[in-house]
Amino acid sequence: MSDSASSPETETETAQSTPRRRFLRNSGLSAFGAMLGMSIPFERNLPQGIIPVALAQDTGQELMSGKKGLIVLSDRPLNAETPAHLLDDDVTPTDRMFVRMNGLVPQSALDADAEGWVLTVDGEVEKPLELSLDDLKSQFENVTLRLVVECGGNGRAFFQPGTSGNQWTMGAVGCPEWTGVRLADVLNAAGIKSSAVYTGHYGNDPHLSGEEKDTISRGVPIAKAMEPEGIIAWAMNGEDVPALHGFPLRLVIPGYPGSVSHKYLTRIWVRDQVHDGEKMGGYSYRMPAYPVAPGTEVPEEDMVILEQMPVKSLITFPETGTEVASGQPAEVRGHAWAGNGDVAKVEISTDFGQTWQEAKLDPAPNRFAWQRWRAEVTPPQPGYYEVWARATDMNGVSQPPVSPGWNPRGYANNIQHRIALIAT
Ligand SMILES: Nc1nc2c(c(=O)[nH]1)N[C@H]1C(S)=C(S)[C@@H](COP(=O)(O)O)O[C@H]1N2
Ligand SMILES: [Mo]
Repeated sequence: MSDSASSPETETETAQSTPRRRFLRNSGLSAFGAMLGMSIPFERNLPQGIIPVALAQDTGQELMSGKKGLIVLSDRPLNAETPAHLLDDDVTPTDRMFVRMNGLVPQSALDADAEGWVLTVDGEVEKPLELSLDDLKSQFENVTLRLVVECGGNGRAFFQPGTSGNQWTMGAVGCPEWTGVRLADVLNAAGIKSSAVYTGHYGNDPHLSGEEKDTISRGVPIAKAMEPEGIIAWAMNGEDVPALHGFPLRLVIPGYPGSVSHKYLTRIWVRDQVHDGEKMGGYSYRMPAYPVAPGTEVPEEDMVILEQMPVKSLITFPETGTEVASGQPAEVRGHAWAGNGDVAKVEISTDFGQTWQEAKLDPAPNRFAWQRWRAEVTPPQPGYYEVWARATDMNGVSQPPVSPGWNPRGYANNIQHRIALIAT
C-alpha cells in the first residue's frame, strides 16, 4: 500500500480530472483501474477488501460540503439524514435534502459531465428509445412538481428488536421541487406492449466493491409507472440535479419507497415479469405477507414487495426542547404525506395521547407533495410537555404511537413524531 500511495490528494485530483470517456476506452484495466482511469502497478499487492484511497469516498465530508446540518449515518456508502426542525420549508432546500447512496457517487456526476448521456427505454415496448437530455427536454411536455421522496427505511431506528440497515430516525424524507418529463409520456412514446408488467431501473453508480455489478436496480408495476406524478427529472429546485441526488437524470416516483426513484438514470427496461434486479428480492424492500411478532424469522417466500408508503407526519417547528411561555398560545407546525395520495387530517396531542386536537391542514399543491399543517398549543402551567402528531390518510388509516408492524429489515415505520416542549 505505502509504496503505491504517494499522495492521496494527487491521486484524487488525477482521478477527478481524468475524463470519463478515457477510462471507458481503457477496457484492459481492472475494475479499480478503470475507475481510476489508470493502471495500478502494484495492484497484485492490494489486500482483499482494501479500496484505493482515491476511490474510497470516505471523503464524506467533502461530498457533504454543500449540505447543512445533516447527520451522516455512514460515509461508505454515503447516507445522511436531516433533523426534523431543518425540514420546515414547504419545498425542501437542496442543502437539506437527505442523501441515500447504495454505492458510490459516479465520477460523471462529481464532474457534472453529462456529455453523451443517453436514456435507453427498451424491453416490452413497440419502439425502443435512445433519448439524449435534449431529446427529453424538447420532445415531451416539461413539468415541475413538488414530490416527496422518502426512504423505505425511514424510522427503522425505532423498531424493537433492531433491524439491520441505516438507523434512520425521522429525516430520510424531503419534498423538493422536481422538473422533468412524465415517465408515462416517455413510456407512451415507446409504446407499452400488452405484455408489459413492470419497470426495471438502471443507473451508472459504481458498486462499492469496485466490481462491475449493479448497486441497486428496482422498478414499479406498470400501472404505477403510468401515474402522472412519476417523472424523469433533470432539475431539483430549479437547478441541475446535484451529484448526490442523481446528476444528470433521475426518476422520481412518489408514494413508493425512495429506492424506486432511481438516480443517475441510464435505462428503463420494461419487463414482462416483476423486475428481478438488485434489491428486488430476498428481504430487500419486502415485507412479510402477514403480521409477524417482532423478531420473527420470516421465510423468504413469505415476503412481498413494499409498494405504497404509509401515512406520516413530521413536526418541523419548533425544534424539540424549545422553551415556550405557559398560558400563551405557541405555534406548532409540520408536514404530512401519504403513499396513497392526499392526507385526510392531522391531529396533535399535548397530553401524551389522551386528547387530540385537529390541526389546520393545507391542501397539497399537487398530488404526492407534502401538506403543511399548523396548530396552536397553550401549555396550562410550567413544566415538561410533549407534542405528538398523527396524520390520517383517505382510507382512515392513521399513525400509531409505537412502531407498527415489525418486519425483518425495518421498513415503513410511521410511528408518531414527538417533540419536547418546555413551558416556563
Ligand atoms: N442509482 C441509484 N439510485 C438510487 C439509490 C442508489 O443508491 N443509486 N438509492 C435509492 C434510495 S434507497 C433512496 S431512498 C433514494 C434517495 O434519494 P436522495 O439521495 O436523492 O435523497 O434514491 C434511490 N435511488
Ligand atoms: Mo432508501
